[in-house]
Amino acid sequence: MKRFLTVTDIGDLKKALAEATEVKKNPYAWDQLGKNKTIILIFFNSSLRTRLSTQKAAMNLGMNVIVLDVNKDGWKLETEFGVVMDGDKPEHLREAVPVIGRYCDIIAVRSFASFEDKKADYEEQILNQFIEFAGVPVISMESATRHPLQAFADLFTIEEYKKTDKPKVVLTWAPHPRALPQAVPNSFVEWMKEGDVEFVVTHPKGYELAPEFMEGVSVEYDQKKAFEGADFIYAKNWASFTDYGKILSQDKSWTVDEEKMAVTNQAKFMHCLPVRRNMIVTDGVIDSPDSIVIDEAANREVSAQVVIKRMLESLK
Ligand code: AN0
Ligand code: CP
Repeated sequence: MKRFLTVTDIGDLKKALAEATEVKKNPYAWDQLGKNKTIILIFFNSSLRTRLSTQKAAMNLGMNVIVLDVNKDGWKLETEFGVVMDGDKPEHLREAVPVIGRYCDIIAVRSFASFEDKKADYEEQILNQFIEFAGVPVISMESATRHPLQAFADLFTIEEYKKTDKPKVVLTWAPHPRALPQAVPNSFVEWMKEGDVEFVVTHPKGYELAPEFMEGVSVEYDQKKAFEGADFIYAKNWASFTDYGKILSQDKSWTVDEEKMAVTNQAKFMHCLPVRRNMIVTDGVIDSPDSIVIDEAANREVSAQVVIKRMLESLK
């Protein structure tokens, strides 16, 4: 495996989920695979789960791990092509990425959508420079348009908790005070489409996700109707795609609460975290026994380990 960005990069999903089960059961079974191999985790944005779970996964495989916070360490990096570099960024990705590739066997990178340039974001201008110039395999730890390690962990969590062969999974938009990327919902949609689930997305008008993700996916604008009979409620805020990066609503009637959960099939509550309590979800719901957000976060170590393991196997 040379890159991990989309659901197609993982190949056969059933095989990947079976491998996740194996890795979860016996995380140290491959602790020699990464001996004398180095992974670098590069962050342009903050993280708790991704940083810790990816480092832990790499350590389970016996790897050396370097973490680089671009905003604190190293030089500020220019990402645009053809610019006169007379500003505050002394180094271009075009040199930095291949240099890093000489020191490391795998590069993992987190670089969120800028919300300044829709085209550049959706063309994955930054992640693609890593893929093109690294010379080693590249893992997305959330890029402008996708968060595949999250979606893989989410699908695996649903597999673990489902009580029927084809559970009903609902992705619901929920209010938030800041403009958040579409990466998490985009990837969730992408992976749910390939999973064995009945899938519905609900959001206020104006929050339609990019058509390239939503083709063939059902949208129900009435949130309560969407929740009826659901087995999993996956909440997430995102900023508008059409009115790119804008907050169109902070309507608290979209907050996931006990009353809405009552019309579900005693659904499990999921969120990728970090979550704003009593904006996205009420305390009552996230603190209830049906909330599986902590197990979901724990599975980030599993999804990262499957991906890194496959990359190490392809290095050999
Ligand atoms: C980020 C987002 O919504 O994409 C990361 C989530 C994993 N969330 C925030 O910035 C709060
Ligand atoms: N869910 C997730 O990716 O969390 P972090 O932003 O803390 O890494």
